[in-house]
Amino acid sequence: MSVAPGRVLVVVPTYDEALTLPGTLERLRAAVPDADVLVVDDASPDGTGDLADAVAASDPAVHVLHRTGKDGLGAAYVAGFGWALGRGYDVVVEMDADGSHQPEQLPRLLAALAVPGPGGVLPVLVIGSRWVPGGQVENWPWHRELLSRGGNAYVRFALGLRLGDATAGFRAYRASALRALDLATVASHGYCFQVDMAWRVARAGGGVVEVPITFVERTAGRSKMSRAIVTEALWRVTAWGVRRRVEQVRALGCPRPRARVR
Ligand SMILES: Nc1nc2c(ncn2[C@@H]2O[C@H](COP(=O)(O)OP(=O)(O)OP(=O)(O)O)[C@@H](O)[C@H]2O)c(=O)[nH]1
Ligand SMILES: [Mg+2]
Repeated sequence: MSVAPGRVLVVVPTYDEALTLPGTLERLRAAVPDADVLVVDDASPDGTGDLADAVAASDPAVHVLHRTGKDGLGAAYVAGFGWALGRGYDVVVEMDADGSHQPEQLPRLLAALAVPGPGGVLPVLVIGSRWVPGGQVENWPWHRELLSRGGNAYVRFALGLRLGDATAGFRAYRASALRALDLATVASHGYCFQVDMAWRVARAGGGVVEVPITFVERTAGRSKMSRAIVTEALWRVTAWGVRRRVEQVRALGCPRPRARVR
């Protein structure tokens, strides 16, 4: 059964995922056969890009975007979004290659795009969330859960985003919402890219909903999570939060209508 609201492209960024990408692609093609796939590889030294090319050679729904070197998750996604928008896709999905995001749960995310929210308005972004009722993580060390829950609490405090899991990377966007954003100004590299995008969509007035998912810790390959990624998220979210407060104070002194997150 197809639940896809139009043409769907699943963007899968990869860096050294030779152990995980083939299985992920196989599961993805089986779970959502109508969707196309774009692997965005940053010249992985382990040959992930060649593996992706081999799959693409035998499956016309799979495409590969080769980039010249490791430039972060955010830049890879922005390149993938540009590729999708240039080819007229209606929905663009973000999904990790490492098995943490289960392709079998993607139909539920896509279906949620077609469920009207308050006022009968369709959402433009559906986030597969670990931290809403029904969401869960499997085999995650306690310190990762603490970091994720704490990070999301800080995002809610700093930005006023009413989301359980703003850092989640399993999501579906309407292409129209991406087209309305100035993606060229996205400078976020790591986890904060996800926060950055959710915040941009919300500030643009788009509906964001969360669907519970089960996030599974990778069983092969190596995490690219680093201290630098956490630090980047901390300083960027803090800077955005300060700017938000300044804008709120300015708005009090100069009562003009403004877009508000809440
Ligand atoms: N193209 C590209 N992909 C990347 C880059 N960094 C990470 N990725 C991919 O982005 C996805 C998420 O990265 P992970 O290493 O799993 O990091 P994570 O999911 O944030 O952290 P873990 O929870 O520890 O797995 C994976 O498919 C990675 O291969 C990058 O610089 N470029
Ligand atoms: Mg991962």
